[in-house]
Amino acid sequence: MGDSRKVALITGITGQDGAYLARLLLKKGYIVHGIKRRSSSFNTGRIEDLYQDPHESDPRLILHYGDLTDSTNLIRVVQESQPDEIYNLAAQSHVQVSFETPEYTANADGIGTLRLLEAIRLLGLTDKTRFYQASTSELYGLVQSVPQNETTPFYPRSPYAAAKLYAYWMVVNYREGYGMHASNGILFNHESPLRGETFVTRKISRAAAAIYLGKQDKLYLGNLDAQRDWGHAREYVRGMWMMIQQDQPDDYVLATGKTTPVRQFVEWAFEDIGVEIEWRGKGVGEKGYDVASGRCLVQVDPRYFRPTEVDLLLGDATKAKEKLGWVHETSVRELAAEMVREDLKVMQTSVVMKEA
Ligand code: NDP
Ligand code: GDR
Repeated sequence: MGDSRKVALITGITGQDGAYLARLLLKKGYIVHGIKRRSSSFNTGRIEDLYQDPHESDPRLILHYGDLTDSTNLIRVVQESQPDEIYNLAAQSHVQVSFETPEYTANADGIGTLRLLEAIRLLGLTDKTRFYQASTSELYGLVQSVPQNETTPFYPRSPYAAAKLYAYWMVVNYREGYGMHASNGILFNHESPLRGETFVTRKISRAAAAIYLGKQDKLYLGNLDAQRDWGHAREYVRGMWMMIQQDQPDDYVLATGKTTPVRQFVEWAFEDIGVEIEWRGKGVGEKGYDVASGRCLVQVDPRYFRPTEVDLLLGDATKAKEKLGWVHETSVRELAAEMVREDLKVMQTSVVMKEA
């Protein structure tokens, strides 16, 4: 008797979304293949608890070394895993870093997506393998209108967004040209305790925890006025899976429909460690003070300004709600509290271990 379990391949399995998605698919009974990059230091921390000894007789999580810049590697991994579903989450995903590494970002995020689509086609898997592409609200870039939905025009404002725009259209092209079940999830910002440490929400939650524990003096930030539609990553990976289960492929926005300035997220994170922040000054000179002690805890540093900024993101996920039944649950205020709480836990544990 053949194995009826579904097989998924996740690129970017070691990232925030990859870790949540792997967990979800394993829970649903999938066999999950993941692509991880060779690194001189440990990079599988987020999926450590899912790890299975490859010597086990029937492993359900199988990791392959690979890279989106390496076509032959991708072809081999797709051939070996014969996936029913591919989730392409791998990317150089940091917008500011993309200004410093524009060529690499185009290669990994743009051409990398094409490489995977071609691997499916060359291996004759267009009828079997469904494809999810991690598209992004960064495509909207310079605000044309809000709230942004599937019909709002794109205006990318960074090498990252331009690379993702190419990937977006290649997915549409392979869907229309070769009849592939390929979908774009246009996901607005989603965060969690597993968020990379240099994205603004995690940078803030870690700083609040570290300042509370006396391990950091001050938090330096860039544009405090940027507004983002922040949701919880765990809920967004559920939406990815739902898109792939539809009879017809399509493109969907996932968002909460609420937008929040960076400065508000800062105020909440500090509120969670019992500090009220008062802002003084404007622009580059702006600082945030602890009302009780008068200490300066937050300072604007222009090094975090971007050559071109995306000022306002606010998504309209009506289509996902009506067609997929997807809804978000966690509010941005709850998200901030969870992130600070988890960072405090992690840091307190490391302090205790150091003392021991
Ligand atoms: P992360 O930065 O946390 O994870 C990115 C993953 O991609 C990591 O596993 C990373 O590996 C891997 N990766 C990076 N470059 C390559 C490469 N050249 N070849 C193979 N793997 C690579 O991102 P998120 O989990 O937050 O996001 C997942 C995807 O969704 C990304 O494509 C991102 O652009 C997109 N997205 C994210 C949103 C968000 O708010 N989180 C919103 C909209 C879209 P390593 O661990 O070794 O670095
Ligand atoms: P973003 O996320 O660029 O929206 O991309 P990020 O958290 O990096 O920035 C959000 C906003 O905060 C402002 N900001 C700062 N950002 C960072 N990283 N560090 C700072 O010190 C800082 N100070 C202010 C930024 O200027 C920006 O306006 C994320 C990524 O996950 C992408 O991969 C994804 O596609 C989009 O979200 C949707």
